[in-house]
Amino acid sequence: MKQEKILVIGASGQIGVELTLALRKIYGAQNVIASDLREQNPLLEGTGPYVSMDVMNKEMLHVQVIRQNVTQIYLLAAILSATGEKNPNLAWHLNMQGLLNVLDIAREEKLTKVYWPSSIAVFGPTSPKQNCPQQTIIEPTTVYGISKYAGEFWCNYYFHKFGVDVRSLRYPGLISYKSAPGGGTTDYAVEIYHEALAEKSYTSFLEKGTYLPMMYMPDAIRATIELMEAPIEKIKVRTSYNLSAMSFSPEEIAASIQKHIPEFTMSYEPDYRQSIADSWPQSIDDSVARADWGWAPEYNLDKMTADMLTNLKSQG
Ligand code: NAD
Ligand code: AKB
Repeated sequence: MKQEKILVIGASGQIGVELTLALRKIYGAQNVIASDLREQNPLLEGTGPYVSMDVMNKEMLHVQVIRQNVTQIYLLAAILSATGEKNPNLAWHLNMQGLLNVLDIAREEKLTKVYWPSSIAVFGPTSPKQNCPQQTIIEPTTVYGISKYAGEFWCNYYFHKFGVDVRSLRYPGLISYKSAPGGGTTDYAVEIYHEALAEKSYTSFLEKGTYLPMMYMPDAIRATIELMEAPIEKIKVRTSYNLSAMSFSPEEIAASIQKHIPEFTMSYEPDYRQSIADSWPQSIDDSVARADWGWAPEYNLDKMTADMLTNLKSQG
């Protein structure tokens, strides 16, 4: 079997750091090249090769793919929902052109696989709020959501038209303690743990009662790797799979934290991100992912809270 050589684009970000480290464990440090526009995340230093790269520079990306004998790309570079609403042109440009650059190169160089994440942000106010199904009305109202939905159909197109084995998950909001989140609407659910330990209080930018689909990072990394390692015949959705673990509101995550830090208090000052959150489903039906390639989450809210607090405390 041919040795896989993986390029992770956007490796310094919230998912990139943990995914790169997980892939290095499986494929060997030298076979997973981290790359990003910004400097290498300190957590990746000394763990394997790193190249500084802009995914928008197609020529440079192509040269790297050939020079490094890359066989797979994980494309994580993107502008997320909240930052996207502040700079719609940049979000559209990066989220679309970055993906098209990767898909074109994957086609030309006959890469074995490509991974590109979508998001629950594809869904809009007209999608079902509860247990939002794989196939339903999809009318996103954020630039980020529009770019993800268009991206899903580019992936589908490159698979059916050119045979590019590109796979995708619609991640919910991801919660992690290693690398900071990068401008999303669900970021409050990461900030809250840091503030709970440092300040014993947190002001939420989402209102009470705002339920959103969420997932702990170890589940997201495992889902990604399980999807990518699944036999090709099991991957029946070529746009992007719904993926789910838990749903909670700001007051529920606060209550979960209070089980460990009873003096923790919460206040609410909703901002522009509230309308983004209100446009998304509150929970997701991921039964197609479960049936096709055996997805099952491990973490619920309380199990995640215990793990987050333990790890953040030990980081000091
Ligand atoms: P992030 O913002 O933390 O990381 C993105 C990384 O891409 C950053 O390190 C950034 O420097 C890099 N980048 C930006 N522009 C670049 C360019 N032109 N060339 C190369 N690198 C560039 O984002 P993340 O949370 O790790 O998200 C990764 C992917 O997962 C994105 O596609 C995002 O839409 C998707 N996703 C994330 C979440 C979540 O909750 N984190 C949820 C759903 C989907
Ligand atoms: C965001 O809030 O933009 C991301 C996402 C759900 O895609 N976390």
